[in-house]
Amino acid sequence: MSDANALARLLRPAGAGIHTVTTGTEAQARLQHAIYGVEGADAVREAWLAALARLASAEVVLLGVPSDVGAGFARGASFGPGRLREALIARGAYAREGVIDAGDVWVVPQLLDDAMLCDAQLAASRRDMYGDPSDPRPVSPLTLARAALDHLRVLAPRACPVVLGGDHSVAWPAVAAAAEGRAARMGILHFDAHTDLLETRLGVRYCFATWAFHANELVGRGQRLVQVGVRASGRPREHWESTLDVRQYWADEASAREPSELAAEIVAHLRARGVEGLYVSNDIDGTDPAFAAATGTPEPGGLAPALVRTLIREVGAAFPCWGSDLCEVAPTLGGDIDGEPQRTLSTAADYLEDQIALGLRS
Ligand SMILES: [Mn+2]
Repeated sequence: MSDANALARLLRPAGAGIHTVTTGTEAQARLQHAIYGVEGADAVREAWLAALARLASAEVVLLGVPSDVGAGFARGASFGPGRLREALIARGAYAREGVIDAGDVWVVPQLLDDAMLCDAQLAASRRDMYGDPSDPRPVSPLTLARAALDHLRVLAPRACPVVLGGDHSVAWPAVAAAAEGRAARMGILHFDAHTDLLETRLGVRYCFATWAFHANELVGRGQRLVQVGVRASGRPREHWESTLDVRQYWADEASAREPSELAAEIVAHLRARGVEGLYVSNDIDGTDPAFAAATGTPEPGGLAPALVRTLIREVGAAFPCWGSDLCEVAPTLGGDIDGEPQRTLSTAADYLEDQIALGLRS
């Protein structure tokens, strides 16, 4: 049974996904005032629940997952959702009809996936997070996100979820929820400097470096996963394409193409493979650091934002959007570079406006 109360039990108001006691409380209150227009935890909670009660009419649902434990190197993506929301509010995206912010997944920063926890830790986390060691709710961000997104499929059946990361591990629950019941008909457009195609990394099954492997298995391979912007990989394109049956456009190849012509090629490619709906996963490090350096693993030689935006819009226009994410914006990084992290946030907000527009159209 799916209702807004069950969803509310899995989430927190926007901005509250990071647990604060003293440090950070003021910034959190400022963000929540900007989103909900009220002050104080009770009033914020009431405004958030009122938003959840309107989900049936949603066309786009935002979900924050302020996690960075799934990341590979430099941290800071946990601050992505908050800063991205500030940027979206400044652009009026929250005032748009059909856009609802469902709030945050509660991220305990030492946890990632419930499958990694022993029973004793699960009970201890449930005791302290929910007041009852036998509470059935998940405790880790990826598991909570999946449960919340499954509820959203029922509560907001017309809506396209847009997940605000967080490190790229958050793409796994998002893509898995979007694929439920229709995996073989789903295509994935994935912007990234990296392939994220490891089956496991250091023994971890679901993290920033593995989610695309599992997503590709989920959709049944068949080149339904199209990766654009790859340039930092231990193996060449031919290796990934021949062993995992993905389609890749490395950054130099993609950047040499006329954007709309490349978009049309990707649309035809996905259509020929039976794709009826699209998931867009947008790692900000697919973009060149000249436009987005505030991220954990920046790599030179990346995509121009104009190319990324053309592909989001024009590939996105050809299919219903079943979900998308924007990951790896780490506003605490890149501050030694003139204009950062504001430039990264501006680039990311441009992308989010395009990703939101995909949902509003479909
Ligand atoms: Mn990446």
